[in-house]
Amino acid sequence: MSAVQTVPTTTDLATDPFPLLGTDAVVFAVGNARQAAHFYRSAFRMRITAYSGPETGAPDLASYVVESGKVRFVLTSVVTPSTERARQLAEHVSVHGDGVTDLAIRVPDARAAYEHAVARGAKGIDEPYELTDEFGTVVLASIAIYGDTRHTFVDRSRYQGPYLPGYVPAEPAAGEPRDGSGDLFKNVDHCASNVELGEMDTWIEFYQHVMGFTQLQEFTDDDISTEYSALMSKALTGGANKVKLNVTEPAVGKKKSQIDEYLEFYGGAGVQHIALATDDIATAVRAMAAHGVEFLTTPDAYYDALAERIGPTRVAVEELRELGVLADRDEDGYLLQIFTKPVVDRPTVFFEIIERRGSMGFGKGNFKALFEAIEREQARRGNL
Ligand code: TYF
Ligand code: FE
Repeated sequence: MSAVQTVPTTTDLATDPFPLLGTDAVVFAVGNARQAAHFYRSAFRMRITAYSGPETGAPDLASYVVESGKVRFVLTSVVTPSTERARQLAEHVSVHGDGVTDLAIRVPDARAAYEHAVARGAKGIDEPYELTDEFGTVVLASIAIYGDTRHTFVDRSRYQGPYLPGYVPAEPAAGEPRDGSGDLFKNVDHCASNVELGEMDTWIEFYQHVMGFTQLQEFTDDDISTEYSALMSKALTGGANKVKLNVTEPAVGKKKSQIDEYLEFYGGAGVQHIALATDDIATAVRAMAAHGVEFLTTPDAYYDALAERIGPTRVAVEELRELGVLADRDEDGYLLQIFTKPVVDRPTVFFEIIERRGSMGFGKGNFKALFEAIEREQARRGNL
């Protein structure tokens, strides 16, 4: 592992050349947004908060917004491929299956963010534009990143509505608290992407040079190789730690790595997993499992050695064992984490649930156990 660099912990909007306020939304292009929204509500216990579609004056797309804490997903599907964007999203679903089309980032000034990024070499997709309705105005602009993925910069400082102009608020489901008091998640902790062999450093440099990110840690083959799972991964932080992105590429190994499997089935580079932060991983995992979410499993031997490796944690080792939650400790504290199996038809997109107690890492001490679990699934699918 390379040296860990210190990163600023406060956002100084006056001096930070690329101020970011956090992840605004993870936007998924899916085959059926209504059913995807139902999945995130029933299985992830998220709240459907807004809708846009034919009934609200958007004949081409149906979009549902689901939220948990500050986590916001937008699930979009094509109703009628009558616009350029609808045709692109139809193509996105056709090529990639259900997947992330946009990691939208909230910024104080979307025009400045776009101009700064494009001046430094980013490929612009949508020049800054405004959307207005009775709730106010939002400024948006988009740049291209890996594969068919984009970042949209969103300035919503002059907007009070449920998501974006054109969306209408959704009524809470029966018995669902409107204020989010039952939410399982706090915020998006990080988003991890897979890129083609040899492309990782290009994207690490892109985020550093174009968007002012800082590299956090570097994992090499020695940290993370199992018998098959050769990969290289680097972590970036931007906006004074408000946005964390990991980029992984396959490394040459004995057999097809999990990253190769993703790239083959996704049809190229894209978002692999979204890590959702929680203050209570045991409650989150129990609720999700009770509603049909499948998690990767961990062999018992992992837990036999855990107490010695980790020391005391908020959740007892026996409970971690029962739930299959992994734990790791570093100089700053510990973290608890667990990974779902892919949540789409292809072996591509999955989720991580993470409870941080001081540690700012990504669970390096768990990589072997984690990658072996991923490979068991890969083998079960016949892709190893
Ligand atoms: O985000 C991370 O770095 C961890 C571990 O293909 C990880 O969640 C890294 C690569 C990968 C799956 C998980
Ligand atoms: Fe992760």
